[in-house]
Amino acid sequence: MLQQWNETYNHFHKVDPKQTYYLSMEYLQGRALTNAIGNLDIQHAYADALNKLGHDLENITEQEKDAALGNGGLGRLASCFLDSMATLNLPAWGYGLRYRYGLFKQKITKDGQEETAENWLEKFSPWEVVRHDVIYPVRFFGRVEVNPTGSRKWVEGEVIQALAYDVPIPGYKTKNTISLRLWEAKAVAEDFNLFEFNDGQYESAAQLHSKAQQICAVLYPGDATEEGKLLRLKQQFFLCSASLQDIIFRFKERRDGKGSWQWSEFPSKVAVQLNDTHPTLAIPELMRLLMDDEGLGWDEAWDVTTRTIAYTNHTVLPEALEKWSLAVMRKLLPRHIEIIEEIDKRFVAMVHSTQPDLESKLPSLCILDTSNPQKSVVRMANLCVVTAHTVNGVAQLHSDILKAELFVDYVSIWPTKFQNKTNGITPRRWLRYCNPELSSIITKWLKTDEWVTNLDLLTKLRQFADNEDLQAEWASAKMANKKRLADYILQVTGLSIDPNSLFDIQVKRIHEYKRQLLNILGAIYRYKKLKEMNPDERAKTTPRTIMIGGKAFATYTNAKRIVKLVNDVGAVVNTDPEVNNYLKVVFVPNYNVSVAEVLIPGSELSQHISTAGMEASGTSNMKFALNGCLIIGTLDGANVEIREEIGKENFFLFGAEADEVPKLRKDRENGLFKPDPRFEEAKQFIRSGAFGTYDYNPLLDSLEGNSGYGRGDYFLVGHDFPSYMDAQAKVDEAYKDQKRWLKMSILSTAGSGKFSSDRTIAQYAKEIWNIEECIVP
Ligand code: HBZ
Repeated sequence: MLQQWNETYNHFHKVDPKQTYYLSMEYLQGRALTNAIGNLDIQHAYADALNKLGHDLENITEQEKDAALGNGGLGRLASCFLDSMATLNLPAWGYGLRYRYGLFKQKITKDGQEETAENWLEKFSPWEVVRHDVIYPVRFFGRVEVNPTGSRKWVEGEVIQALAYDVPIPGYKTKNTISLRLWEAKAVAEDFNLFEFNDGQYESAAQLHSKAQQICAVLYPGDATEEGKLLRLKQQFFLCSASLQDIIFRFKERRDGKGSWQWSEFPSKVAVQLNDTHPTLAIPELMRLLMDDEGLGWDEAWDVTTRTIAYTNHTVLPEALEKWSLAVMRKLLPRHIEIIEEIDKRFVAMVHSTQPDLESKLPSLCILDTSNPQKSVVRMANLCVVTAHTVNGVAQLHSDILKAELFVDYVSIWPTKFQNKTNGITPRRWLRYCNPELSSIITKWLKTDEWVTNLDLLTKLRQFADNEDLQAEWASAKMANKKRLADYILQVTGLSIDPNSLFDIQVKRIHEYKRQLLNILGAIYRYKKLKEMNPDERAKTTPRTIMIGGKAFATYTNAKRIVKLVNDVGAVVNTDPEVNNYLKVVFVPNYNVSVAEVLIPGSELSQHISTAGMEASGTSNMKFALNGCLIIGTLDGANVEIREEIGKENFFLFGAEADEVPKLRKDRENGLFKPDPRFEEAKQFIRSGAFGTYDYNPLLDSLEGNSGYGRGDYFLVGHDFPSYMDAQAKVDEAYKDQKRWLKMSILSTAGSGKFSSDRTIAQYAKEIWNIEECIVP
């Protein structure tokens, strides 16, 4: 792999194609071994070699710790994208940060979730190469010096070094192996004050060293405190500055010896994609480097910057749109604030002169929000939209909402700037490697394994959806995966679950808009009804194992209460001898990429039940469908497109639609909501103390009222509850007819071809980046 990696680097250097740089604060890589030997197509040789050394591949695989340098969907998307870029032989690299501690490890105690540090570098990572020759200075604080010529320079402050660690990303059955370059922060040796140290002032002597260490210490430090916010901003700038210096260095290096060149050629050699607003500082940093270091004028630098940068939006939730305090930014990045102010000034002037009808909208369109002078902020999404040549959402519905709501007024200024790029997942990790049983069956029936790189071929399974032989093989693969999952659950929770029950899974970050609360309220209602039945009635129900997993942000109180509730419900239900043959409720601890690789192949029903309009896309929905798991879900994010592709008769739909949500919230405020008695019964059961003494009132109150203590059920759990329960009843009925269920399962896989990240990345390459493949011979 190392040899192919070098060859790829040299080949790109020689051909000098236009190259994409994906800037992301997060990568959720998971384990690398299975993927690496699979993509190199040496699984068998590798396993044999290990056997000769007295080792077993499966056991070795399990020793690797997940690289969890991300929180959830956004980080995992970045990792799927790298796999597809390599596989499609595209000239592309990822840039990120090498966090010492990635996402925390989740432990479940009697109090609910507890976070502990996960030391993924404890032993060392064999998948990185430190590049002592690749190092750039990154400045913080300081001041702007104005030269007699009028040119400006950022000076003084503190300078920290960015040191590169390269991670190889092998493409599937191709030599092409691209790089994920992760930056680590370091102080240089000269900054260590030996005099102070010898004088006994140990801490002050090592001050810059300790400041450097803080930058890459942890993923997304809590931003509840001012210190935490400043550190997050430092991380973002550190990524942007180091990456852009490196990109410019490579651009110049590849120009060397090729005669004269011009900066205006930069956008024909470089595309920069911003993964959400987290790397927005790449915009003023590129402007600064071009103007202050390379001597370009404003217009020339602006032209280069706008033709280089593109931005992907991943959320419409107002609280998730980044806003940075102007005062904090001015201290940390004084030159960048000058540049941002100038961009804003020119944008406002442009609107005045060319779009007078939009003047009234300027307060929300401009970049700086100075409406509260004490608390002026920089709106990062606005900076991205004003600068980027292309802005995209991550599923069709989400992109439509961006154009109709969040960015509606920008659309009238730049009607062609906005695009959709529906997310995708890599079929290598998420089918070929995590589900070898199903993969073999697919390859056998399609008489080719080409589907691994051409996922649309899965549609050819449709003709066999009723075939009894395929159905039998399909069922036995699912059963094998369910048994493997049951073994895993036993191992991590001590709980034994029945592989003949319906395996119903919801795994994702815990968030109120994702509505794990709706799921558990449904489970509670099911439990209560089972209790009320006589044994004969119970025996006629469809036995279920409900599994819920996911991490709650450490300071998100209601999310943590939901984790606790799921665990408390499980403790009661699973030990109730009257019902526990018909229902189990399991909280799967420490959900991560490797756990997903066990859960998804063993799933039969998965829940993607966000309030419509709030989940930008979702990507686990694609993974489940690809593995033949049926979906119960709302018309939200990529669910809409999945349902279109697999057929609406194979999707358990419920709930309000996105365009109804505002009116439903208003009705609620006006006291026009009439709760379903089943919903009231489920809540009352919790309040009665059926699941212990923990105070669930604050959580339940969020579903009540229209103002004051209750929050008027902003996420519409109450409104959607009855249609959710009706859809669940249809699930139970469908599962009783295994032939029908298997057909639906086969059609789910058959309809999932669109959701390959190869398709997504091919569209980015053609429609945003304008890059072409560059195959290593
Ligand atoms: O990005 C997710 C969306 O919620 C999901 O719908 C979508 O499928 C996915 C990929 O496009 N967003 C995130 O995962 N966001 C974060 O993890 C996040 C991290 C740091 C932040 C804000 C959001 O400061």
